Amino acid sequence: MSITITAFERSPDGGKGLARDTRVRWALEEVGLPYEVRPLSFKAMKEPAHLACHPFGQIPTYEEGGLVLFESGAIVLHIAEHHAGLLPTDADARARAISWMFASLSSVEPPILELANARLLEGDKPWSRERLPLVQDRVRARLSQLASRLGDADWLDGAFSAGDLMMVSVLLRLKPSGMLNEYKSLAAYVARGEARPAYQRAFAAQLAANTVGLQSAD
Ligand code: GTB
Repeated sequence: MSITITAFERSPDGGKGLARDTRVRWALEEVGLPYEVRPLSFKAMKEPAHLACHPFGQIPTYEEGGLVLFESGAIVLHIAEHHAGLLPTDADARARAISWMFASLSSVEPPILELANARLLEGDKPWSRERLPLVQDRVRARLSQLASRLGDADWLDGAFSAGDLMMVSVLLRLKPSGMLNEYKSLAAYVARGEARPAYQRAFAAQLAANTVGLQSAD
């Protein structure tokens, strides 16, 4: 059954891989599944055809036969549950890997998104200078806890899993802030994720989609 995902027609990050279709592409590449991409403009995302697939009018979505999914975490979990390579076969280890997927989305991503919003959307507000350090400290608190748990291991719980795929994807969003570099072990963890051939292919595919038709200025 062929798979189609949706992505930004032009990502606001210009192809840095920060939009959430990248984690879905990465999961598909890890398990070796081919996929098509339906690029969407911001306008098309809010039209009835897409709202029927995604109640909030966002990307990514995932279509496979009659199945339509939204939410990047649910999509990656679906891929991981149906194809070998992203979840351990041992039931307890599998449950722990899924815990890390949830942890990435519920415990680590929220303060990181708050920081991104504080920097990008609220930087011009009169209270921004006072608030930013508070938001940064919330991110640091989570990063220190995560770094403590990771220790000097390569991955969060044994072999690379969908838990690592999601956690690395979430941490990548911190790159523009430079904050990841305060935690050398986490920066190395993210670099290990980025070095995986499947990530490289996913990144290249989203970059190509975001640069098609663009001409160099020089
Ligand atoms: N919880 C959902 C999920 O995990 O799938 C969140 C989906 C979501 O936020 N989608 C965003 C979207 O469709 C794109 S990824 N936004 C359009 C809209 O809401 O109208 C978020 C994102 C956007 C841009 C950057 N960037 O430019 O760096 C990074 C991440």
